[in-house]
Amino acid sequence: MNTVNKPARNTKVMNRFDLTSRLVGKLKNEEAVIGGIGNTNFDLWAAGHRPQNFYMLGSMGLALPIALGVALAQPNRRVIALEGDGSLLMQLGCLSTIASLRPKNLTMVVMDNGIYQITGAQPTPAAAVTDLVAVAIGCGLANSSWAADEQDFERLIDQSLTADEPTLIGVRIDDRPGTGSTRRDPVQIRERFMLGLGVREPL
Ligand SMILES: Cc1ncc(C[n+]2csc(CCOP(=O)(O)OP(=O)(O)O)c2C)c(N)n1
Repeated sequence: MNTVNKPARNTKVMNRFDLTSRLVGKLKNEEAVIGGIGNTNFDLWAAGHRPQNFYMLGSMGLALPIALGVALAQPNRRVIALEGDGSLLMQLGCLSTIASLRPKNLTMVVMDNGIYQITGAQPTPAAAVTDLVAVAIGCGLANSSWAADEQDFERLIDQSLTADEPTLIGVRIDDRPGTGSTRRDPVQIRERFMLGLGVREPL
């Protein structure tokens, strides 16, 4: 008998690159976008590099904490974090921190394929037992929901860009690998991002 309870998610399985492209297509106000390790930042790069994009290398679970810092430092800028389910699971405590600090300019997108894809597609707990949107709500992020399909995703993104509380959007995605590949140069990534946010003078 299968005793594993599937989280209740009446959602379409979508594609990370397609959703990231839809998101990037909506950005008109120099919004900051923080891509998590691996596929999320590969697809962010491929969807269209912008000076306000930051690409996390090497460490899982830092897209939301970095985005939180940017959102607090620049409250007039909208900030979007893109993170995989496996990475978020490694850093769940950040959800409570974000709920406590409540930056209204922060949107979080959880790309849930139920696997640690880039290291060989091992299943994550989000595949079978853990509902990350329910976890976020439990942490105090009331404005959290699964996107039912691409149109619903776009609607939730639009709402988040004028919301007065942090927004978390869960999306179920397929197992297609990331589309592009970011150059592994952390110093260049940091400097480019700081220039893009207007906090560094050009050399
Ligand atoms: C602390 C730590 N453990 C393991 C790894 C190896 N690792 C890099 S990416 C990754 C999987 C990321 O999974 P997820 O965030 O779900 O993204 P996906 O690959 O599915 O797009 C793992 C296990 C790491 N970088 N850091």
